[in-house]
Amino acid sequence: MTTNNTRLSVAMIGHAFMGAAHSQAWRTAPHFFDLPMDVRMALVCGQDGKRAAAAAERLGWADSAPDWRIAIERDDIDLVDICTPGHTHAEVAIAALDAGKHVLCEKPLANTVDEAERMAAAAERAAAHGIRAMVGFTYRRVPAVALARRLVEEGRIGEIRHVRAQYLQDWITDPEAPLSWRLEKDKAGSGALGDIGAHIIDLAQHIVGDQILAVVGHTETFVKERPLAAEHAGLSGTASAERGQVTVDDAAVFLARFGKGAVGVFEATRFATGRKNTIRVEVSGSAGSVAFDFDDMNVLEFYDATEPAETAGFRRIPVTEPGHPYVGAWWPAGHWLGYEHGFTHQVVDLVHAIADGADPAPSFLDGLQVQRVLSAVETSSDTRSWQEIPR
Ligand code: 4PW
Repeated sequence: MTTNNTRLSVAMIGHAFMGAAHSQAWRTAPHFFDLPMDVRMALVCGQDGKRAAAAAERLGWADSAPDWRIAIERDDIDLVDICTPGHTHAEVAIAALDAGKHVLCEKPLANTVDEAERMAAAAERAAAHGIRAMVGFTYRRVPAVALARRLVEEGRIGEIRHVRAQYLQDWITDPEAPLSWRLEKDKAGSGALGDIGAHIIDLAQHIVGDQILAVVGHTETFVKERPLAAEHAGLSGTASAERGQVTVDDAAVFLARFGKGAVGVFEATRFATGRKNTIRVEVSGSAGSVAFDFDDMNVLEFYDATEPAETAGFRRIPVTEPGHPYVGAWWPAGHWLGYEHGFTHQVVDLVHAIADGADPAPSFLDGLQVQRVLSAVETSSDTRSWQEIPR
């Protein structure tokens, strides 16, 4: 229910997997959360006008257009939501911000550090005029992750020593799986590293409230050539007879040093056979540990080292109480949430930031910092050396 009539008209660019997830969020948020603005799903843009029109109908947008520039030109659009592949992010986001429109941009922020720097500069310019920019690291908004952050912030696990983070998928384990845009460097920037490694970098830094200072890593491409994709559909698609080169990594592993002295181990792969979308982050501190596993996403594991040894042990906290982050707006205790709710929470936090005149998090600067870590992992793999992350 909306308590304020300040209009926020949204245009979404792209309407595939992420577009569907974002549409669900814009549709749902006003019905479950008390939003300070009146959200309108005004326009969806896609290169193919017919498909964009069908997407508008299917996903609940009032209008459609065959070019993202129409969203920038239209005076009635207040916010541009970018759900297209990485190579388009910089151009669309900078144009939108320079035109005085708020921006929500899918992760990773960009395909290169240079693009991300230009985007962060545009966001800074726009912020001077009350225009906000957020990057879509949506897993921050899973209630169990938000609770982990809260416990760490409250000092419940003490001084952080270890971070273990994994993002595991298996959708290209088959060497004949088609060459989707996610396997093309000019569209995606990198492979597992940027697509899913970016999430665990953001999650780890967010939960511990610290930044990665240096990395040493290795990236690997196991399957170097694949059939071209005949058509795309999320993480699947059908193969054509032609073949093409895979130009990104299939997997990336790296060690990290954090600013306040913690050490981290990261693994991002699309070759973890049997693991569809497993995200695990475990943080060990001087006074306890927290552990999150997306396969059990409504639970946070918590170990409190201050409890007597006889009864201490990892506890499974079902994160479904009304007092837990975001949960009160949904169902009674014990009625679990799913993948899509993180996107709804993302939209809710962004709308509040805009209404409050506050910088949303993760900001484009946060996205730029993640981009620098991604780039440092690639350089480290190429040069077989530790790389410092520029501040
Ligand atoms: O979170 C994941 C993404 O970043 C998604 O669920 C799929 O894999 C789609 O893109 C990546």
